[in-house]
Amino acid sequence: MSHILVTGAAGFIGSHTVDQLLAAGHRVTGVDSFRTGHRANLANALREPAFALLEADVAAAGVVDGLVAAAKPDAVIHLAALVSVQESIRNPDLNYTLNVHAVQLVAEAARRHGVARLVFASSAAVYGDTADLPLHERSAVQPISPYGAAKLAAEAILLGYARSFALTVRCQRYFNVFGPRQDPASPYSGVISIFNRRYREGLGVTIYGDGSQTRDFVSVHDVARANVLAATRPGIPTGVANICTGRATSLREVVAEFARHHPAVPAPKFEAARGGDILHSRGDATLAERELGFRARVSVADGLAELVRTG
Ligand code: UD2
Repeated sequence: MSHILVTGAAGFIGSHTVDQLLAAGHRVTGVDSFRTGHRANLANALREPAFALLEADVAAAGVVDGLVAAAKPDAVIHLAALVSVQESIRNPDLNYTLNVHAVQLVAEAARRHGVARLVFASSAAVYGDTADLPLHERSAVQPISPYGAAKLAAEAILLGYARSFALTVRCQRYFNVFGPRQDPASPYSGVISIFNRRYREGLGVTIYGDGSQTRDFVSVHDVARANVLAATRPGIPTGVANICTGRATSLREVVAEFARHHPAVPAPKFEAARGGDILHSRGDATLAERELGFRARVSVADGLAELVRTG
């Protein structure tokens, strides 16, 4: 049994990570500012005696240092972040504070208090719109948003720490994560969360472009498992790895699945492709398998069926 500190614990990925850590018998301290996280995501976890939840902003001076000093965790899973690419464009200063500065604070707290391992929520956004598919960890990194740039800067900071101090770092480049608890509130939320809400409400969806665009959609259950492995599996090296399925699914295939579950909902409308959209994205999944023993298990069809069932 380990004691894991999870930042961003009440978020979409954070809350599933907490649930899986608890299910595996670990003790978990969660922290969240509730800027975008929701306490309701932790409804199950909060019933567990092995879980403690604190409300705090890890980007504020002294917060993470105090938390790590008090909790003395075996590992930190740092998921607290500004999570929207659009918000990073609207508010690049906040993006810097939450996605770069806070990472420095977490790394420094880990170093000062002898934490052995740090897991970081990176993103496929570090690759930008390179056409070199599947995206490999050695592919060019050319972020096209403040969000992607911040994730890349944060990776560099953490790898510098790992090289210099007794700290193992795992940077997890998540692809298009989907599943229960993803917030569909903005038009720029993950497409599957938007489509799920629309179908549930009996409304048709809008496809931007012809629907042939593809993404590597990875279930949040798989992502959470990858986080648990990165934080707790013995003997893994420092490194950066894609967290993806290695498979491409088109938007038309996604819509066909939803339509199968909701036969009465009107057919989708098609509108012009969004400016800045990329056509295809797919990761190479082999490095995470080699270094973490992680392989995605949930198919898009099964993941969507679960979403339809549970909301
Ligand atoms: C990610 C970012 C997005 C932007 C983009 C840049 C997320 C959730 N999105 O988008 O903010 O920075 O990378 O490459 O991190 N779509 C529809 N109908 C809808 C909503 C979306 O057709 O109602 C399309 C969308 O135009 C895109 C595809 O679905 O072609 C996937 O959209 P997404 O925002 O879920 O993911 P992605 O990787 O395009």
